[in-house]
Amino acid sequence: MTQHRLPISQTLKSALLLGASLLAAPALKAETGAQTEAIYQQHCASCHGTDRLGGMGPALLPENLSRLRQAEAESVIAAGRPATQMPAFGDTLSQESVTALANFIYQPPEVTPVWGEQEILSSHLLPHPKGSLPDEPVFEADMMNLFLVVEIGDHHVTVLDGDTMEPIHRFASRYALHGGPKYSPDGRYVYFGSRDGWITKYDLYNLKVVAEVRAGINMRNIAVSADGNYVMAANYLPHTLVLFDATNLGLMDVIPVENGTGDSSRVSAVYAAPPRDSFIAALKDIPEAWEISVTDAKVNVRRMQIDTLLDDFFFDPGYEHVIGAARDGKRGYVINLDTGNTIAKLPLPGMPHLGSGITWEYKGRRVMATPHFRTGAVSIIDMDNWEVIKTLETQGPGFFMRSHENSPYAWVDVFFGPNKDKVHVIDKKTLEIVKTLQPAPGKVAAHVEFDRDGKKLLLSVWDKDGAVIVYDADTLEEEKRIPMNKPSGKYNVWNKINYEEGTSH
Ligand code: DHE
Repeated sequence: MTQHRLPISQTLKSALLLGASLLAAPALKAETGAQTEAIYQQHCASCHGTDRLGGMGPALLPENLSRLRQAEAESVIAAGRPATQMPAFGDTLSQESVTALANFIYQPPEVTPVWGEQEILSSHLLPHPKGSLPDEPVFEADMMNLFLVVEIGDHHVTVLDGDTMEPIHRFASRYALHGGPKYSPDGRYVYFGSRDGWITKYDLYNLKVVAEVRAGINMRNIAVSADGNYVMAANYLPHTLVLFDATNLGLMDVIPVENGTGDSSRVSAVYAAPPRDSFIAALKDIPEAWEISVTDAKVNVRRMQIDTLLDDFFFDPGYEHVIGAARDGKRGYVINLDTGNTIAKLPLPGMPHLGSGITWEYKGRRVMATPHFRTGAVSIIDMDNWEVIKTLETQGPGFFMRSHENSPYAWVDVFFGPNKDKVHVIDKKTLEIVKTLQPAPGKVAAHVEFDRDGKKLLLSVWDKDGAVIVYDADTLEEEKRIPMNKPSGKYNVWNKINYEEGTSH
């Protein structure tokens, strides 16, 4: 891109000149790449960065935009985004310029963007270093029964009291949080990861952001070590895992993700494995899983070879085995984490969403259950012999499953297809669907999280004009609706820090 070759001031000057001439005479002919880039520099760069890596607004690179259709991007450029700082350019730019801009941001830059040690260090923000804030909560509530609700509609997070089910506080998050926020072992701090690579450490006692850092350009998720000392980030762009000191999010190490022959890989996700005192990473482009441990601030990577690419991981409660979904979408691979050997291959057609799997006791044995992205089914697997003991038919492919040790029921949504507004309730003793709810006809109902005792639960109505619904977990009766802006995941402090069997970790 031009700005890599010219000093910024010169680029901006030519951008302004070109942009001005284009505005004076709205383009009727196809614009050249240079003209479009000039428009970008004039109108977009101040928020999205001269290099499209993001700033106050999100990064505008193909990887970061993969979840937005180009036609939608065009309408955002023309009409703006309500309740954000994104203005409408429909009156300023011709339709041709809007289309050209949308094309431009979906093209990879000429020079691959770099996000290494220097960039990470310069992004570090530390508004409240450890020790600078009081060690007592500034509000009264059972701190172990708080919920965080991520509202992706307008990029906010709500802190909810799990006893009264009343919101306590709402704050703006980074753009597009994804994956579960991760708590420190004592539940005081929570770490959020955004798709644009930002990690935010938030103090729940003081309701303040205490530290932030940008780990990558396009990040998948973060994990916090069992002892709470480290945060690890998994990136698609660049191909790195990045280790931070959890105290102030100080950079410790950037780990390039490569095999022995120099091929690099995106990282699908990284997970903490508490009993092993390690992290496990799933790789997108290399048929390996990595176990990463940290000793005396030094990183050690153990590479496990697998005979296929695996996408999505579920761990047994003792973290002795990991189950990964094969890329062909038909099988689950069970890998013994001590030997690195694949010990079973399960028939799981229709791409299981193992990351949202849960476990419970069934007839004296431990079973796990997972929904599928492509078929209307929940697979229930005996974890002693790794056999699928039941394939439960649902009204469409699902995304998330949830339960709680104290609840007789497991909940699964029907996220995709005409029944996306329905949620099934499964009896954990009979493995049958006993109730199907449709709380807001026409609107996706998805993602459940229980309170710490398993007595109540929250379900999202996944809509800009949405809500979090409180249910009694035993009677399955609705108790109240709390209006929210496209609430996605909810995360209960107690369930997360205690690795409750019915929730994600
Ligand atoms: Fe997620 C968790 C991957 C699309 C909402 N998602 C995760 C995790 C992974 C993952 C690996 C576990 C990380 C963690 O919690 O630390 N998600 C993927 C994908 O590969 C996929 C299918 C495509 C993509 O573009 O990334 C995908 N995810 C989505 C969505 O479209 C969702 C519904 C909306 C959104 O926010 O993007 C979505 N993903 C979530 C949520 C969690 C999550 C709410 C946390 C679940 C939990 O309860 O812990």
